[in-house]
Amino acid sequence: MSYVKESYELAKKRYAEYGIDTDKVLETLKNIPISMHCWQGDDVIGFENPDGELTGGIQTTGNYPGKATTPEQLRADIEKALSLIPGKHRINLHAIYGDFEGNVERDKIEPKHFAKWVEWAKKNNVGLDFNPTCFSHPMSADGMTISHPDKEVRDFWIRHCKASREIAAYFGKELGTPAVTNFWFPDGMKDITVDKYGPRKRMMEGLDEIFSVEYPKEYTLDAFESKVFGIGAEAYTVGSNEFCVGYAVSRGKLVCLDAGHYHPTEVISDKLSAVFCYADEVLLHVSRPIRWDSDHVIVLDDELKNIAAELVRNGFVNRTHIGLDFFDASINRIAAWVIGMRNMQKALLIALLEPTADLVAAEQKFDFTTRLATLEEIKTLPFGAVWDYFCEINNVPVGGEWLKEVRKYEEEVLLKR
Ligand code: RNT
Ligand code: ZN
Repeated sequence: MSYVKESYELAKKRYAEYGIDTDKVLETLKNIPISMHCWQGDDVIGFENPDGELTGGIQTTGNYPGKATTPEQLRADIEKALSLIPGKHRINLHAIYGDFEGNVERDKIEPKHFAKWVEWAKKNNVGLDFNPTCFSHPMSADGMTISHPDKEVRDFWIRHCKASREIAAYFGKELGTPAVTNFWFPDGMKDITVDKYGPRKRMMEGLDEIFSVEYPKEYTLDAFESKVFGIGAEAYTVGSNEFCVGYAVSRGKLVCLDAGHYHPTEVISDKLSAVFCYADEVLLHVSRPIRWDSDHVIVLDDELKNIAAELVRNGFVNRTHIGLDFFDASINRIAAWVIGMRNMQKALLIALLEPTADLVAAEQKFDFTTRLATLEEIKTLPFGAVWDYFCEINNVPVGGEWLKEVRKYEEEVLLKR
C-alpha cells in the first residue's frame, strides 16, 4: 500500500515538531520482545491428559471451535499468529505442554519432554519462558500445593518445581536467552481462615528448598506472581502481594505483576515505579480483568497505555519481561493472540512517541497547565500512521488485513480438527 509510506512521512514530520525521531522509535519497538503465552491456544488444558480439566480458581469460558489438542497443532497455531505480529518475540510455556507421549507424572518431567519445543524455537528464532503447573491435578485438589499441611503433597510440588527449573535452564542454555520461570500457586481457602501464617511459612520453606539448586542467570530467572483471590479461594490466598514481593525482593528474584490480580481499583501501572526501587527485574502478566480476574484479551485501553508509559518513561523496558496472560475461549484463539500482541506493541509505540522530557520539565516547574495541555494534545497525533508503517516494514499485514489470514486458516485448518 503506497499511502502507508506517504502517511508515515507526514506523521514523521508531525512528531518531529515534538522532537521525536519516529525512525528511531520503530527500531526500538522492533527490539522489544513480548512473551506470548501458549495457553491461549487451548484454553489452559495442556497435553498431559486429553480430558484435562482446568482447576486452581481460574477459568476459561466459551467454546469456540478449533482449539489445539496436540503440541503439533499448538505450534502450528502459534506460527500462524507470529506471522501476523511484527517483530521478534518469545513463547511462554507451561509444564503441561510437553510432548509427553504417554503418561508422565508432573514430578517426573524432564528436558527431553520439551526437546521438540526447543527444536521448534530454534527454527522459529524465538526464546522460551516457562511455568511449573501447580493446578489442574489431583495433588492440588485440596486447593493447596506447596503450602499443604501434608508433607507428601508439599514434596510432590517441590519436585515438580525443581523439575520445571531444570527444564527452563535447559531452554536458556539451548537458546542463548534466559527463560523466565514464573511461580504461581493457587493455594488458598474459600472461607474464613484461622491459620494464615502456617501456610505462608510452609510456602516460604518450600520455595527455599526449590531454590537451593542454583542456575546461572543466563539460563533461567525466577519470578513470583501474587494474587488477591481465586474462584473457590475467595477468603485467603497464601501467595498474596506482600508475600510474593517480600519473597522475591529478599531472595533477589523477579516480581511478577499480573494486571488482574489486585483489588478492582488498584492498577499495576502504579506499582512498577515502586517495585523497581527494590527489584532488579520484573515480569509482567498483561491481562484485562473485567469485574474479576477474568483474563480477557487485552485491548488498547488506558491501563494498557499506562503500563507501557511507565516502562518507557522510567527506562524500565530493559529490566522488564513483558508477558501476556489471558485466555478467551469464546473467540478465534489465534485472533486473540494477534489482537493482544499487537495491542501491547501499539501501547509501547504510543509511549515511545511521547515527548517525555518536555512533560517532566513542565512537571518539575510545577507547570501543570503545560503538562495537561501537552498530554491531551499528543493523544490525537497520528500514531496509527506510524503503526501501519511499522507493520509494513516488518512484513506483516497492515490494519485489519491480518483477520483475513486468520479466517483462511480457520477454514482450512481449525474447522477441520
Ligand atoms: C492465574 C495466574 C497465572 C495463570 C497462568 C496460566 O491467576 O494469572 O499466571 O494465568 O499461569
Ligand atoms: Zn498471571
